[in-house]
Order: sequence, then structure tokens, then C-alpha cells
Amino acid sequence: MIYNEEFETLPREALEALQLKRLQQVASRLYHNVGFYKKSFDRAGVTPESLRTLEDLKRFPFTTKQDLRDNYPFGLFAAPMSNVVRLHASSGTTGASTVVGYTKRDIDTWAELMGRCFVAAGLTKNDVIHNAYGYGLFTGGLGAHYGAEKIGASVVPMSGGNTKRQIMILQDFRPTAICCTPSYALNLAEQGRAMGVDMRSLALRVGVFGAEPWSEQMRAEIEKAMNLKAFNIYGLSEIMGPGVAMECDEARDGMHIFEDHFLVETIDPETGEVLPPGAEGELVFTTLTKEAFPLIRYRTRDISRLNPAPCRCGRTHYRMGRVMGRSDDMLIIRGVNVFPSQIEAVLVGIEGLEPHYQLIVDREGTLDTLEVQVELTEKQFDGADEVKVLQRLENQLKKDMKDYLGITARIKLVEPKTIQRSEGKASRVIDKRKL
Ligand code: DLL
Repeated sequence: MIYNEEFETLPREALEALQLKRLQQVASRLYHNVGFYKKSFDRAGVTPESLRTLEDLKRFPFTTKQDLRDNYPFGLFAAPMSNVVRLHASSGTTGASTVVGYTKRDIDTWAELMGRCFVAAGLTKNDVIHNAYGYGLFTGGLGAHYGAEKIGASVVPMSGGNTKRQIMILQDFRPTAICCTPSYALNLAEQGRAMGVDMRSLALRVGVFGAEPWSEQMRAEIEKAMNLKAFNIYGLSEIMGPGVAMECDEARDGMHIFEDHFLVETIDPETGEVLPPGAEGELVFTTLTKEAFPLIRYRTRDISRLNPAPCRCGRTHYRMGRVMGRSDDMLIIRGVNVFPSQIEAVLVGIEGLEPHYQLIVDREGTLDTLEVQVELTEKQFDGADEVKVLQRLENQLKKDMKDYLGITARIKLVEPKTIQRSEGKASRVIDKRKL
């Protein structure tokens, strides 16, 4: 199902013409209204008139997280505060938060795009959506909320945390869909089981999960635990919040980026050079319709790849692959680059281990070391008096990590329920090198 048939299936040529027109408008507005952009365009020797084709965007400077910080809190807003009706902020994993603003029209656009996401997952006004993304400065809760209302669904505004209560509501209200981070979905499933609730026989049929990297293996795990169809949704506060890209029910193979509102590029994170569609690189977004907080060529640090192939759902918008991780989360273990989500994919596949894990990175002399702490299942733990059995599991994980990822890690199997559970975004990596 498609929410906005006209715009989501625009033939490529018409889509690109629309993008160019919108790009010219936003560049001009920024150049004339935001001091930062006037300076940065001037420095690069470009003006809004330099944009004759979409290709010309390559000559424009990037905007970075640092630029947002330097202009904290409202320095990059392109609309007067009197027209701003909402503020959100992302705490980020590193450094000060960044603040984003929305006009009334921005909120309407966002609601429509989140509405498109829910419809892409097969939801309608007949669904009851349990929204366990955090409400507050985080964009997840309110973003999903407005989208759910937009399509006329009934929304249960749970927010994150209060896990036992969430389980009760899931039983009593019998929502047909749930939204939260994938790590919180696992937490919910586990707590439910501990409370003696059969999490497979709730009314849930769809899950809309995002806000953190996860793997196909994790998807299978969640689907099994909750008996639902899990979808991947992508977004970031700076660009809008959730609803920048979403998987479709027909293919569930990559997330369609709503290209009538966002122009996407992939670049080589080292050189800044634009890569052809299909190549793995850092995603860079330009917002085409935002009023309060438009951004030109914003570097996300997210590593993914674009898929320009037509999709059987009929949408013409390019798809992005799973985000492997952020370039600043990438671990370099003895020269080998690896993302936490790749380690997750390996350990979730091993019988006897739980999908609850933590990675401890440290340095011995000049060498980086990695310790993978992962929980044993209850069953495995109960029968674990035999050292041999544990040794075998440990060796298997070690071998798989070496075979699949080429990295050598220390493995520490820990008791069930000892790794901290997430209520929002999970923190998987403890980097002792920075302490
Ligand atoms: O996480 C917005 C969001 C809320 C997206 C709910 C989806 C669902 P931020 O807190 O600004 O915004 O964090 C954005 O989270 O740059 C990615 O690194 C990561 N991220 C978001 N969605 C995904 C995903 C929200 N599906 C940052 N897969 C982004 C992997 C994701 N990483």
C-alpha cells in the first residue's frame, strides 16, 4: 500500500526535476537568511544560481555536526522563532546536543512522511499502534505519534521504560503494531516471558523498529519472539527525525528514502568524493522542503549504500541498505575495520547464546583489543557445569568471528540477565581507550 501514490511513484525524471526546483529554492533561502550559509557558499565560490543541475550540488560545501554545535542552539534556523512551533534535540553519543526546530508546515510534512512509513508496513486506520519510542526531546516518540494519527490509526503513547506496564498494556489493549528500538523489542520479549506472558499470542502483527543499527539475524530473533513482521525505519533528528526512509511490505529489502523531500548522496568519508549509487559510503542528506531547519549536504556519519533498482512495490524512490554503523562507531581492531552490528550478526546465529552483548574495547601498548561479552541462554547456563561445553561455545564464537570478520577477540560468556537492558538506544560499546 502507498500513502502518497503521486509523489512516491513519480517517474525518475519528474522526481529529479522537482528535486532541482526545490533545491534551488532552499539554497536561495539559506543563502539570504542564514549567515553561516552565506559565508560557507562564499568561501566555496558558489551561489544559489550555481545550481543549474542536480550535479552542481557536488560543488557545494558539506554541513557537519560541528557546524551545528558551533551554532548552538538556534544559529542555523532559517525561520523566525515566531514561526517555530516545536523544538527537539538529540543528545548524541558524543559531545553537546544539537537542537532542531519545526514550523507548522514542517510538522505536517513530518506527519505525512511517518504516515507513509506506517502505510508502507501495511498499517491502516484499523490498526492500534503501541508507540514505545521515547517521548520528549528525542524525535522518535512524537514523530511516530503524529504519523500514526495522520493515517487514522489508534495510537497508544507509551514512551520508553516502565517495561512491566508495557507488557500489561500489550495484553489488555491488544495493539496490532509496535514501534520501538530493536534492542527494546528484545527487552520487552524477555520481560514478557519472565512474567509468564506468551508474547507470541499477543495481537501484534507488525513492528516498526529503528533508531539504532541492527542485523538481519536480530530481525529473525524479534520476529520469532513476538510473532510479528519486523520493518526497518531510518531517520535522524537533524534531517527530520524518524521517517526519512522506510522498508516496504512488498520487498522488505532496503528502505525507500523519501526523495521528494530529501536529496541523498553517498560519499567517501575520507575524501568527501561523491560515490556512484550502489557503492558503500557515508550518507549525505540535503533537505528540500524544510522551513525552520533546512540543511545542505549534511554529513550523517552513517555508512550504508543506495540501491537505485526499481522496486516491486512501485515506489520510484531509491532504497538505502541497512546502516552498518556510524563511521565514528567503527572499531579498528588490529587493523581490521568492524562495526558492532557485524559482530551482532555473528553471535546471534549461535545456539546457546542470547542476543544480549557488549563490546569492550581497550588498548594494550599500541594494539587495540576487543572483548565480546555475551550472555548464555538460561538453558545453556543451567547445564553449564561442564566446562567443556562452555569452552566449545567460546571457541565456536571465536572461530566464527575470525572466519566471518577476520578479527581476533577475547570472549567472555556471562550469566543470563547480567548485561544491562536497553529502554531506548542500546549502548553496545564500552571504549576504555577514551577513559
Ligand atoms: O534515532 C530518529 C529515529 C527514531 C529513527 C525512531 C528511527 C526510529 P537520532 O536520535 O538523531 O534520531 O539518531 C539518528 O540513529 O544517524 C543513525 O546512526 C541511527 N539510526 C536511526 N535509524 C536507524 C536504523 C533517531 N534504522 C541516528 N538503522 C542515525 C541503523 C539507525 N541506525
